[in-house]
Amino acid sequence: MSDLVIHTRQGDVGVITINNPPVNALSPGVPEGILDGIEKFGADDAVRAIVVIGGGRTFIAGADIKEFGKITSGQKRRGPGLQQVIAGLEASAKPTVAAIHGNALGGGLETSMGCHYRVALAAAKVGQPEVKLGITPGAQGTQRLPRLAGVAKALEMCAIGDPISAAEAQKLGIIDRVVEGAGYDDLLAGAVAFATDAAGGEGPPPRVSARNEKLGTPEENAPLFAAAGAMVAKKRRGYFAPLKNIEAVEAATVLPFDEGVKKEAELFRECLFSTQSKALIHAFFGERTVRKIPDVPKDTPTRNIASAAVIGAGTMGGGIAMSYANAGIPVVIKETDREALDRGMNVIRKNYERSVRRGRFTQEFVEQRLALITPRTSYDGFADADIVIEAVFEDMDLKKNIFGEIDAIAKPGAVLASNTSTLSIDEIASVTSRPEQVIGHHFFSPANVMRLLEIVRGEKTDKEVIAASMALARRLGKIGVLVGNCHGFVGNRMFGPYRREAQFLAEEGAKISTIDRVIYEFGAAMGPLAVGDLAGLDIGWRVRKGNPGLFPAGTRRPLAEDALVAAGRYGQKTGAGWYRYGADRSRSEDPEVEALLRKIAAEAGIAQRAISDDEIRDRIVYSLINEGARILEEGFALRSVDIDIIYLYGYGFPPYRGGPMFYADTIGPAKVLARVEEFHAVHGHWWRPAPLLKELAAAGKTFSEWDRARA
Ligand code: ZOZ
Ligand code: NAD
Repeated sequence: MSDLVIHTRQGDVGVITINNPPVNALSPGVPEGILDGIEKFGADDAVRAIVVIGGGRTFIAGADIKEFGKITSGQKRRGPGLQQVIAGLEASAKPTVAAIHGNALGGGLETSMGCHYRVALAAAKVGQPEVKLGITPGAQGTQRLPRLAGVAKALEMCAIGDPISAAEAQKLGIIDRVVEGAGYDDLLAGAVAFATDAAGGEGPPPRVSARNEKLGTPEENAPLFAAAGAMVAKKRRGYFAPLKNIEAVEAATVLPFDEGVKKEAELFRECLFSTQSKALIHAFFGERTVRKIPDVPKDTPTRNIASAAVIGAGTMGGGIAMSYANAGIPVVIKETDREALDRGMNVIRKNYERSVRRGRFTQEFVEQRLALITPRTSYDGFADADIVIEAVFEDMDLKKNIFGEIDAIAKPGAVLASNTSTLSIDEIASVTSRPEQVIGHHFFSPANVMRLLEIVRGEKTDKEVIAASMALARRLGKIGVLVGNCHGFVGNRMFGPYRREAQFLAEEGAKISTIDRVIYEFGAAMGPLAVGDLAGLDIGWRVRKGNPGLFPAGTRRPLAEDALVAAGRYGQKTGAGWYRYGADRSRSEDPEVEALLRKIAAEAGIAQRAISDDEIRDRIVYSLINEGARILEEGFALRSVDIDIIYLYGYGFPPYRGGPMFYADTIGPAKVLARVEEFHAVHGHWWRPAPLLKELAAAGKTFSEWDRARA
């Protein structure tokens, strides 16, 4: 018997325990172990029922996602699959009961639906999250879930993929009983008692596959499928798998069970071999890979952060304070005067009120969070804080002053963080007596919502401070990505070329709305010019003004935004930028801007021409890739996947494309290079190919392979 699955007895109930930490994924050996258990207990006359339970902290979190790559690369899988396990559980003459704690996800929920009954702890969650990996459930989930939960809920769970609570699952009929207690022993005892009762029942145990009463009629289901299609079009624009999940659930309603299973298998394979699925799986593992920092091992000692202090209650400071409060960490927030402080606190309150209206938080939760935020116009309370985060204007002299003040007040060992989006952490740290405690915590706007936290390592930053920052990111519900200290760090450094190319294209005659449409169709929520209007064109203008070195003499610099700012067109906040905005923020193209662009082009000798959608897409997206490659070879990002995660979680890069570097892999670095060289021949300086891109193209390697070679 393998150690992955253990068979024991509790009186006359056989217990099959999956023991594959950390999440009991269905790795090779697990299906075999479960099948052995079914066979063994089936043949044992002293056993009257069977319980399947997960050892450790969870039931089964699904198929082993690492195995999918083996299927798509044509490697043969050995041994029985999950389908056989599920068939075995359902065919058992003795009642089978799944005992669920932690998560029953994907293949885990499917395994449980092969059982005759399911019991769970109140804190457990169940779901079919496969769609988030770009696939459909592959072990009958789309056929069994509608039979238990009804078509509408099955559609939502399969096409969107969010898990639901045990209480909701019980209401829907997925779970038969929520057992008393909160621990593993309570669950096992509850499941054994349930199984004992079930063994005393009349007749053969009930099979999910034979239940058709919740499948509805074509007339009843038609509006449900239409609604699901509309929901997916709105919430998952551009994604392939949600549509396939709807198709699979639809099959459950029109085909006999076995035929539906076959249809699901076809759709599963179609999805699994898609580029979208590879991209989403890359993102899943990437989100976890970024936690791994080669020279800061997992066991690096860290200080617990139990209290925080924020300087500046503007756009970012307010959102940062909310992030801390939401994680239950008390936070002091300081402004220059009472008026600015009141303004900042009002914004925080309004944001919370909106969350209550939208049902995201309860009133009680919000009141508890607000009680954790202490407004101040002095440094009172800062001496006790385990971390101080500075979020004042983007001005080096101001930040240096502030860090001098913090240095005098903060307790020894406190983390001193700056939310600067471009400035040198080393220069900021240089004014303190403890540069090893100084680090960048680059939140993204709105800071209480956006998941990304770029953690900027200075030359002298202590490893303990990095470890504390990474752990803190998780507590705040963020994805922390460690980056090096260069202008704009990783995200904004790449965003520069991205926005530059969008401007150049406009100056060369591409229509503004066409540029934005092409990037929207690529999968971004908004095009680059509309984003500029939203953020404020004055921000980029100020950065260019403050950093003349960004555009060395003799290089082409973007002229359009400077001209727009000079005309008072700062974007949405002034009612006009690249577009003109109505009172309701609706945007329309403005002939004045087109005239301005024609004038700029004429004066600068730029020939305006018709530009294809392909050129627009490649110039904007490949500028990210080329800069990303430079960042990698200069060592400011640890791996290409770190860049991808930054773009997916901080910049709205379409997840189903896996991030800019993974997108380059799917096109092929050699093809990307050829295009970059083409642009270089025409546009010069800004398109000099990054040496790493050339190296990969010459070697026929991808960025992912480069990551692996260095792991
Ligand atoms: O890990 C969280 C999670 O959400 N996991 C993924 C759940 C999921 O998507 N399940 C569906 C899988 S696909 C599927 O099941 C297809 C299907 O229908 C069957 C198809 C049959 C066809 C057969 C062909 C072979 C979870 C919520 C569970 C736990 O979160 P935590 O924050 O506590 O822990 P993490 O996320 O840090 O994870 C700890 C370590 O475990 C690794 N891992 C998690 N789920 C995995 C997995 N590895 C392989 N497969 C999984 N399903 C995770 O990468 C992490 O590893 P380290 O090395 O970074 O520590
Ligand atoms: P903001 O203008 O909205 O807020 C800055 C606040 O700092 C103001 O309310 C100001 O009164 C306050 N302040 C100035 N000096 C102070 C002092 N001595 N003590 C206390 N408060 C003081 O600016 P913001 O958008 O919140 O940006 C803050 C920082 O975050 C900047 O470094 C910026 O680059 C960075 N950042 C901004 C964004 C964004 O999208 N806005 C995103 C990431 C990072």
